[in-house]
Order: sequence, then structure tokens, then C-alpha cells
Amino acid sequence: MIANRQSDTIVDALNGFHIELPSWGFANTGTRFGKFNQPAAATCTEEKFRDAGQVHRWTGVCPTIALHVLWDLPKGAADVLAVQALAAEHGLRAGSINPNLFQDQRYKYGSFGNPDPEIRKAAVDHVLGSVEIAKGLGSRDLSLWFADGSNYPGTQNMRHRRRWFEEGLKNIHRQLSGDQRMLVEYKPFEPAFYHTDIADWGMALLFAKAAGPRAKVLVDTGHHYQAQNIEQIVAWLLDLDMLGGFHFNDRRYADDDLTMGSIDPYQAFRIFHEILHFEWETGKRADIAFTIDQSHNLKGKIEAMIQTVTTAMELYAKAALVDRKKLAACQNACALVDAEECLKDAFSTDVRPMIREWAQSKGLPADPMEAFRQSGYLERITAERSAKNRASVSSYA
Ligand code: LRH
Ligand code: MN
Repeated sequence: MIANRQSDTIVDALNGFHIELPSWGFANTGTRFGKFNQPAAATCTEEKFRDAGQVHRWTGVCPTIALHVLWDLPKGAADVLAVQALAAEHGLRAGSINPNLFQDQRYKYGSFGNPDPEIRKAAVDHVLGSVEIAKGLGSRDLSLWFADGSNYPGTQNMRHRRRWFEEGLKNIHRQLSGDQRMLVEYKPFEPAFYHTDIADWGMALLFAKAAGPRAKVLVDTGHHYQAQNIEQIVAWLLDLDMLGGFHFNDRRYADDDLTMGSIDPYQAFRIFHEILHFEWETGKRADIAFTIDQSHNLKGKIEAMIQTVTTAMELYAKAALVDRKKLAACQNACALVDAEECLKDAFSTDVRPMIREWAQSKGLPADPMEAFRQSGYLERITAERSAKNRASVSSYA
């Protein structure tokens, strides 16, 4: 009886579960101390779509791919048709569009927050161009992260920069149309190490509110100080209808961009629990975009992505098993132990057999990783790409 109810709950949960793949998760990436090139890594947008297509083929829950404008559409709007063709060819859709305001030399002292009005204009123009790319690709979300900030006290006027950002974000919001949204991502530090212009959820919330109704906050799980209660931030943003999306990854120290659930799986479970409890209580589906944002410096990139998607499905399924009626009663009665046990029971349930059943009911392999390994795809792309990847070595200094 319980098993059937649990499997029904998990089937309902997974039927509505999608998580977006980051194109940059398939390319060779590293840290400032270097980059270890993988022979099979994607070297161009076409190969990123092919690899993402593999992850969706074996897991069935990743129909969209997040794109970074400079990395995936170097020619901007002129690349839209080619990207549309790639998406169709690989059974995917273009997902969130990420402008890039952190690589161009002009942005040394910032983009939207730069004291030079010419540079602020150039930055706004890049994002307005990204809005047009999103329209061309039928992408709903414009995902905004700014590296802007400073490294030393007194070197920038933080009040002036706050106003320049508000003005720039309002300008972008005016350009959005249809069901488009702009997601404002915050980050406390890195690459700036004294102040960051959008450093926490409060600043992102106020900027989004000031920009307009299409602006929401994006929570990157790696963008928090050690002791911050991320699920409390999630609960607040949900209750304020200001939560637009997530960048999922895991970390031990800072923005480590490790694979989701590899360090603290209970953290991701607690986040999913807050979302599902909100939906149960309000009867409303939370309009939130789930996206992976990781940097696979050592793990095989496609395997790391399949592992991440499988982990995300497991943690979401576990969170779906929380007995919400009992939990609500325990919370109101302040029955602390029983309330906590509602979460721990669900978290300690082995949902893998029920996920395998769900997968097979969808014509998907019970074990996506094994299916990928048996496909020989990795051997094929290693042979095709190793020469290209050998050629592209880089060093920090
Ligand atoms: C910044 C960030 C942002 C992306 C980048 C790849 O740390 O999380 O979301 O643009 O990583
Ligand atoms: Mn991110």
C-alpha cells in the first residue's frame, strides 16, 4: 500500500521534473591554476548540443540547454538560425540565454556599474542584443550574472554603481516581451574581492522589483557564505513570488561548482522540500527554472552531467515523499522531533528502484549511466576530438 502510494507520488513528481543543462559544462574548463584538457570535451557549439542530446536521450528530463552568448553565439544574432538547427537536430530546445559581461577587456572596472557611461552603454547594448537572440530562439529566460565589483576599499562609489545598475536593468526589462523573464543572479564575491554590486539575495530582489514584473531572482547554490540558510532564502522568495530559478551545483568552500549532491545532498533536498511544500500548501505550481551550473574540471564531462541529473531526480523524488499533511500538523503543534522525522524519513527512502520503474515506463533505460557507457558514444567523440583538444593548451600566467 505505502509502496504504491510512494511510487504514484514519485511518478507525478518526475513527470513534471525538468532540469536544464549548461552548454559550458561540456567544454574544457579549469581554475586560475590551470585547465586539464579532456580529449572528448566539446570544442564548439555543435558538439555541446550533441553531448547535451546524449544526456537528454538517456535521462529524458533535460530538454533544454542553457547558452552563453559569447561562447555559443560568437556572432550574436547571426548565429540564431544555426543554433535553432542544432537544437532541432539533437532533440533539444534553446534554454536560458546568458549574456557575458565578464570577459571583454572593457569591463575591467565593471559593466552596468562602470563609472564610464560609454562602457555602461556598451554593456546594456550587449544585453539588449541577448534579448533579441532569446526572442529569435524562442527562449523565455534571460539569465543575468554580473562580475561587477571592486577589489579595494574606497576605489569605487557603491551608491553610484547601485543607481547605474538599477537604470541598466530597467532598460533591459523594457525590451522584454511575450512570456520573457529576466533572472537576476547574485554572488557574494569572485572575481571581485572587496565588493560585488549584486552580492546577495536582498540586492537581487530589490533590483528585480525595481526593474519590473518580468524580473525574478536566480539562486545559484554556490553563491552563499558558508553558514547561510539557503532554503530560508528560497522560502522567502517563494512567498514573495520572486523566485525565478536555480543554478544547482555543490561546494565545500566557496563557488566550487562541484557536481550537485556530491558534498551536501541534504542541502538540495531541503531546497526541493521548500518548493514542494509551497506547491502543496498553495495548490500553485511554482514557476521556477531548474538549471545545472557546474565546471567539470576533472570528472568526465558527460558522465558528470548524467550523474548530476540522476542525483537531482533522486533528491527531488525523495522530497516529494515528505508526508506534508503530517508535517503541517507537527509544525503547528511544534512537535519538533516528529516534524523533523517527516523530512528524514523521506530523505532516507531509497527511491532508485521507483525511479528505474518510472524510466522504463517512459521507454528510458533503467540505468542512464550504463546505457551511455554501452553506447560507445564516448569512444567515438574521443577519436574525433582528441587532436583538437590536445592543440588547445592554456596557462594562467
Ligand atoms: C558565475 C556563474 C554564472 C555563470 C557562470 C558560468 O559564477 O555562476 O551563473 O554565468 O557561473
Ligand atoms: Mn551560476
